[in-house]
Amino acid sequence: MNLILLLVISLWFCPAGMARDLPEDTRMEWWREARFGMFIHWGLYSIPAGAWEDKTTHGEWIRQTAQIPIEVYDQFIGEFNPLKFDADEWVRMAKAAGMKYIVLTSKHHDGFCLFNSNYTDFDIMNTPFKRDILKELADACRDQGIKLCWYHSIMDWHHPDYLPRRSWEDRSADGAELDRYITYMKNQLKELVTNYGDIGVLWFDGEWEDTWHHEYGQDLYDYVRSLQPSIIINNRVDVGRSGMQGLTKKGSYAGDFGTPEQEIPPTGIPGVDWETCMTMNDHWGYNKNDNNWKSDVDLIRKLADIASKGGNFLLNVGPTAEGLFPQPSIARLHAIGRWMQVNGVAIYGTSASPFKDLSWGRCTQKSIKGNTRLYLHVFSWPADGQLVVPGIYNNPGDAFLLAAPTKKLAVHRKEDALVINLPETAPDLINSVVVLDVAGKRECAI
Ligand code: FHN
Repeated sequence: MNLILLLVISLWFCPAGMARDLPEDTRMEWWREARFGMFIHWGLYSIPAGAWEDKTTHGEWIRQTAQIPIEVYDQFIGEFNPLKFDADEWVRMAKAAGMKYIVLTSKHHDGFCLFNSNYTDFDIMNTPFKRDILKELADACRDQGIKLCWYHSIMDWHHPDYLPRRSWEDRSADGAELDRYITYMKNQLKELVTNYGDIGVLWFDGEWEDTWHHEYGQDLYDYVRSLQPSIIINNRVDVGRSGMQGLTKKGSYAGDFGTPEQEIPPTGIPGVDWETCMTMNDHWGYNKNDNNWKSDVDLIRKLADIASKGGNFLLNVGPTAEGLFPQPSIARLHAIGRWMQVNGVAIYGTSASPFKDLSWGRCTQKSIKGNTRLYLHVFSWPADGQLVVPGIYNNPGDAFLLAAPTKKLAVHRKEDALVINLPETAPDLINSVVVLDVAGKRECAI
């Protein structure tokens, strides 16, 4: 079968979905370009650091998982004094790792506010620290050009009007009115979205309890957008998220992107914006005993895998009660940053792979002046030096390693594949990126 016919067949029968066939919503443009951000879970729970009585496996849920009565938990407010907190250093480490945005917990489920709020005393200004963490982070992000984003929990185990109560706690719900809590939450969201400059993303969470429903979610989405029309809001503002798989169910639910958690979708989802959030060990909040850290190799390859499916990667750090990133987190951020320094262009602003799967690694792509630049992420370096790119009918242009861009690589066609001659050794044992330019568009997706 000749090449032209093959080309017609391939383009006609390509699987659904095309690179960049997302709605042309300029609001999402910076987010799709960014691809990689830092999640930060920090609050009073960093003080016990996962340990309570005879257990050491708690995290940011410690008030719930250790069933700590509110009057006992609230005592942590008198201890929170992170004197080693340095917002400039946090932002510098995120930026050096190649991250383009930071999502910080303004308030997690325990109800404690890391910011100066006029609507509660359960906030940072009533700790010995007495400094507005969010203000200092906002200033550092603005100074260093990193997008500032807030996580905010709908579920609130502290506010007297939030319902339901925890099943184990002896705390009357008499007189509690959820609508009054929602007014409180909206007042705080107005503080979060108007007191700290432009906010990139409002990352809602804790939407799963049966007191929260679609009308509340849609109203909250509309309210936050009315405060800052350009803001992006995740799908956990409403009740459309399908569990930890995180994407939005069919139907009209509010939210601009899906939120898979601790997992990566098996394939890209053409036309859908999504972001996988993930811990570096097994806890979001700092746990001093959790040494189950993901390797540099694993994290760097996960970043490529996620980008190859058209998603964003939100990688978490859980700072200590002193305000420091754990050393193992810092080491991983350094390793990712070293890789991103050479290969970041193969992640930022890329679209999902046009190939179903590749035995040696992953692929991301960019459309450049009507042609296509393929970024071939090679995890397994071919022993024979021949990198086979299957099922591609476009004519090849230049090919080169991102680590050695001036040294062109020979490319030849072998039936329906293009074959690139590689040097004997891989420039990066974790993920070496080979650029392959091809004529025209690659309309196939994964
Ligand atoms: O319950 C939270 C959890 O503490 C953490 O914040 C994660 C991060 O996405 N979200 C919820 C669990 O799905």
